[in-house]
Amino acid sequence: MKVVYTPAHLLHDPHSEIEKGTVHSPFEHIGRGEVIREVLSADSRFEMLSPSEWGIDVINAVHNPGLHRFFTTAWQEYQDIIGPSREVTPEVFYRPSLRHKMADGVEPASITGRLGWWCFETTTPLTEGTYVAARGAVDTAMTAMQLVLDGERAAYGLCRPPGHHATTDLYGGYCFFNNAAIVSHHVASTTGVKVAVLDVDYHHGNGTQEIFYDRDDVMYVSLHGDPTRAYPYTVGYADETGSGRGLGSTVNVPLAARTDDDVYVNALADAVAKIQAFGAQMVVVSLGLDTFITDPICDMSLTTEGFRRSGEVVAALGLPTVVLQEGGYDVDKLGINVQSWLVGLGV
Ligand code: Q9C
Ligand code: ZN
Repeated sequence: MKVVYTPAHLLHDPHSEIEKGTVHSPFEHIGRGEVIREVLSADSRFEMLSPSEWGIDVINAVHNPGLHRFFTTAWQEYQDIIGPSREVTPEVFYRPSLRHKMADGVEPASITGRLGWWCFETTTPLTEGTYVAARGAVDTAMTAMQLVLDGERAAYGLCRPPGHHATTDLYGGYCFFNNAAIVSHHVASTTGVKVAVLDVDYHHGNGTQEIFYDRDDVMYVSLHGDPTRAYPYTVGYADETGSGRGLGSTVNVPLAARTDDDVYVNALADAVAKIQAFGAQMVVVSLGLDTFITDPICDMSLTTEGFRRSGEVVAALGLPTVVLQEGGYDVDKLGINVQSWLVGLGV
């Protein structure tokens, strides 16, 4: 299987994450991308490729162009105006109900205000190289997509930073640009192929869901920790099924703590049947390995073998498949878990 990787991800190198009232070392760090690269490069069934450049139009086709514009200057503006810092995290978030009964808010002029305008939480620091790394993740995803459009049965994009929490207007959840949504929109809008995003990351992909919520050309199907207990808490409930023309093309499967391989694989088979019923002609997998039994920030109980079985369930769809990296924080096992999932899909 062809694997797309770029060392540009090393430029997104946060040293902290603000969570649960403390500052600690980040769960989403450069070691994640490197361990996956090491395991796949050592396995002759995988062939490593560099991404080509896709430009910014593919990003602005999905996101508010203001989000991209913000990333091009935010880190430097903060350094110039607030003072030197290794990384930047918002402190005041814009919430529309602040202006309840008033006209809608507008993007503030100050960098402090703009950080909280474009970001929704505190665990996603901007660093000096974040923008270039996030562009690299988009290029990685688009190149994997092109390989599949050119006839590969499947390809894997080692995207870092991940993407599925980024909405039309907002970044957060370790995500800056929504790699899977950018690819899916590009395929659907330029080829007319019906796409299904299958999101198997532990966390609900609120960004991808939001981007496609009212559309019937891209389906969104997610298995994830029930948001009654799991991040992102306010999105991902089973009764969210789409709106307008998109009604019925969003499917949410919230799962219990300690969900194991057998329960998960059964739920995945049901989800895959819905993708078939939708008439999808291509699958984009948001591949998170944070459902793993020893993941440090999640609570499911999948094993390396469960990931292989998951890949097999997706392979049974018999559709061209673009697999894009999302989460997974047990770094010691992340490489072999990705490898196992991809071997299940077929290398
Ligand atoms: N204690 C992805 O997996 N912080 N993002 C959660 C849990 C944010 C996860 C804290 C989690 C974002 C791509
Ligand atoms: Zn996740």
